[in-house]
Amino acid sequence: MTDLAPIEKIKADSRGLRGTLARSIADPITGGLAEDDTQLLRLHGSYQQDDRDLRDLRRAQKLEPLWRFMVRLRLPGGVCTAAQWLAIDAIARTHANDSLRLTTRQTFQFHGIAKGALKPTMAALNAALMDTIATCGDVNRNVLASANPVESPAHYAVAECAKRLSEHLLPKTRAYHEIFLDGEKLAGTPEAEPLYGKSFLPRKFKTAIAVPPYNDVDLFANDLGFIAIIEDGTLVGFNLTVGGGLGATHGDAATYPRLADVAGFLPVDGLLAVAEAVLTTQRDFGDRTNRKHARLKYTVADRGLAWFVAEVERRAGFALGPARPFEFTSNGDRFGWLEGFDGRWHRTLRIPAGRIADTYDQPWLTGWRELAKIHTGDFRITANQNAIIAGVAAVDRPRVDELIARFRLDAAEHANPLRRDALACVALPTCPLAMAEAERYLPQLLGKLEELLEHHGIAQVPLIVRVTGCPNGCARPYLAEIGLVGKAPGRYNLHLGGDARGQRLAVLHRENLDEPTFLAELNEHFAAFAAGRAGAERFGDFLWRSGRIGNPKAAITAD
Ligand code: SRM
Ligand code: SF4
Repeated sequence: MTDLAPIEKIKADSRGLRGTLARSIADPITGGLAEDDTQLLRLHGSYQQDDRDLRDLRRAQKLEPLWRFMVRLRLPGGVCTAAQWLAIDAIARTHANDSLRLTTRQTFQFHGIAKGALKPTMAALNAALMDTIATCGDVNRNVLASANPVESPAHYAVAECAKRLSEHLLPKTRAYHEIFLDGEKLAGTPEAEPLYGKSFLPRKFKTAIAVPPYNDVDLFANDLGFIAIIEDGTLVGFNLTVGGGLGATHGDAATYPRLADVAGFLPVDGLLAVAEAVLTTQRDFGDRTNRKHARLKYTVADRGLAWFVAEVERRAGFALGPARPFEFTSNGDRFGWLEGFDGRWHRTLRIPAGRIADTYDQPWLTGWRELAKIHTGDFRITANQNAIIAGVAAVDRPRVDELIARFRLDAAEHANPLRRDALACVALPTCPLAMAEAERYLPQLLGKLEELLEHHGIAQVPLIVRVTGCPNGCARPYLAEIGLVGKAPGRYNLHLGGDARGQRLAVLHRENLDEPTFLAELNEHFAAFAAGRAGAERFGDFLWRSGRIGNPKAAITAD
């Protein structure tokens, strides 16, 4: 029998994720944690990192790396109140690096937190009724839901489902409260984990709910997904999707991005039972020997969808119905003011790469803080790294507009579709896995692409560009029309041909290109597109139709 992956023993022996974390955090000798505790910390929502810009300098000075912690919040459906925003903002300025990072999974990350500030950070979050439980590690992560839950009563019902799913799939261990919040210490055996068992899941597990026609959560990239089926304005149930995931390793064909399969229909009251059945099937059948083969997508691909569905039905205690028809039209956000079913208004603002910080001409951290001080509704983070000022009474709109204008919070919105829809992962300097720049490179990259698009007269044509610093796919580049995936400093793989609905994978077109080479390559495709575009055709669709990226029948889609 093949050996279990080393982390399996760490989880199993951890006494409900306690390990020696409390001691590691209290240890004044080092700014880091004991090795095994760095693994356990993830399941509590934090990663140990170091500033990679300073690595060589620290090494030369014979100092340990400058250990700092990334902390990720649990925010089902991306919803937080104005008071919570103020608490988050205060943590960013007191304990983190004076910035907030909105993620591609509808939540906030802090970067640059010193070990000694971990507990105060968690305490401040707890005081504002927030936590970071299960936002990282081998558990169900932050649950995504379409970002505009008050568009109709059915949208509201979906947002409630996301919260219920998130709560239902949480681990039961009180370790978080003991370690970070000085809760009462466990004396005997750890709490039972009926869903997870003592080894939790073989790998991370991601869940999303989408409300057609908007696939703004990129549902097909998730292990577990639910497509809301709304009939006559009422949420009647969901189409279940299973087995999506994007992570891959360069040069290892056994790893690949995969779109989720649509598995069947379930009524609303079957939601928790089916989610539990999918999660426990993966718990019991996922590969615990090889982490590169441990996601649910490989369990489904290896054993087949029919086997997987039969196992889920057996565990859930009922059969799924045939999937109901659905149609997605876009996976982007909708900007500007939108009215909700309750007469309140919602304003989505563009935040490039999700980074909110004060700069000389864009004091965004301050601006959002000032907004939170006057706002009586809540905020919604989108899975496209943007934020919504939600639930604004019509009479309050002018005050909100005045603050938006004063702090230039809409500065990124007046640009073209390229700048409006692009995504970049964090990458350097904090991500230990980054092989190339992403977030910091995005402005320069977009400037150069813009020049090419303007040259061909297509700068106002929608185009989805996503860039990541490595093949893990955190900004979902394999679903973009143009995906750049970091291979080495300054070098990227070029993926082409995703669609605008998150339902077709881009293909690897050329590998290991420097900037002049991929820009020259794209320039040719843009020229052909400008000359041969049919009507309102999208760039990704054109590439397939015109045969520039192979046979359209070979496209991997989730229709
Ligand atoms: Fe991710 C690991 C950042 C969304 C696939 N991801 C990481 C780590 C924690 C690096 C690490 O393991 O040490 C990155 C921390 C960087 C930093 O300094 O903050 C990181 N991932 C992010 C975020 C912040 C990207 C962003 O710019 O917004 C996103 C946080 C989401 C959240 O709030 O939970 C983020 N990551 C994603 C997504 C997109 C999604 O879920 O829709 C994916 C692709 C979908 C998927 O999971 O398949 C993704 N991240 C990965 C993987 C590859 C997983 C795999 O199956 O191979 C890793 C590496 C790993 O797990 O081994 C990873
Ligand atoms: Fe880091 Fe790679 Fe994810 Fe980017 S895609 S944040 S470089 S793990």
